Amino acid sequence: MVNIGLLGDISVGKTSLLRLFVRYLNKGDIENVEGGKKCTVVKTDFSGEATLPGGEKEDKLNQKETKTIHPNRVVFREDDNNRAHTIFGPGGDSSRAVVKMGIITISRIATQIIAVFSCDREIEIQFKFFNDIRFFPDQIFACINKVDLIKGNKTQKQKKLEEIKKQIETFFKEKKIGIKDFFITCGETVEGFDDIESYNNQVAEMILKITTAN
Ligand SMILES: Nc1nc2c(ncn2[C@@H]2O[C@H](COP(=O)(O)OP(=O)(O)OP(=O)(O)O)[C@@H](O)[C@H]2O)c(=O)[nH]1
Ligand SMILES: [Mg+2]
Repeated sequence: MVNIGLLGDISVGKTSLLRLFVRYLNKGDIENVEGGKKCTVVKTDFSGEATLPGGEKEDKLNQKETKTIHPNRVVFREDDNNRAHTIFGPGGDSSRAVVKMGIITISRIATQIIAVFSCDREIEIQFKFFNDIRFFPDQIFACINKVDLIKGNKTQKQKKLEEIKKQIETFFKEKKIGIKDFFITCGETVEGFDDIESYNNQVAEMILKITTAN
């Protein structure tokens, strides 16, 4: 049984990634991704989402409507061997004591950590979130989300992604933490973005790779 902690700054898309994964399980798409297999949702808990009052929308661009206060949780089972795994997605607003408590708890009980970053703002700013977390394994995974929001042509996007990877690697290296693998994802079904399906699939592939290999 693997406990995954999805950790990252506010609004990077942790809850969206979890919801997308649940959709893949419920619709059976999970069997069609790379390394896919039949899995079943055992339990989901998104009750820790709080609706933001209209005026307080933190992410006007994305029309963000909720923020995570208490950690989200998804439990699923691999059908062939009956192994169950849990993914926890605490909120990112560590300035709130109750949210921070969730982050600390999850960072302690998770056996695998995915550090989530968003391409819609500077990566440097998103590092601050990780400076407060003391309990981290030596090796973690990194997820670069909202890939649809990187500007430019294919070559420019590729270059930007390589830069982001290097920044992330350097930041964690100073903390003596290695990055086992990078995943480039899109947590939404964005229209007019060519490679959307493969980046949506990456979300499911990421979770399967981490759980079924451990
Ligand atoms: N364009 C785009 N938007 C995304 C993507 N993933 C998430 N979003 C949007 O980003 C906003 C924030 O998403 P959440 O999933 O709530 O982010 P979060 O990290 O759970 O936020 P907190 O729990 O409050 O820290 C929402 O408006 C999502 O629709 C993506 O891949 N691309
Ligand atoms: Mg959330």
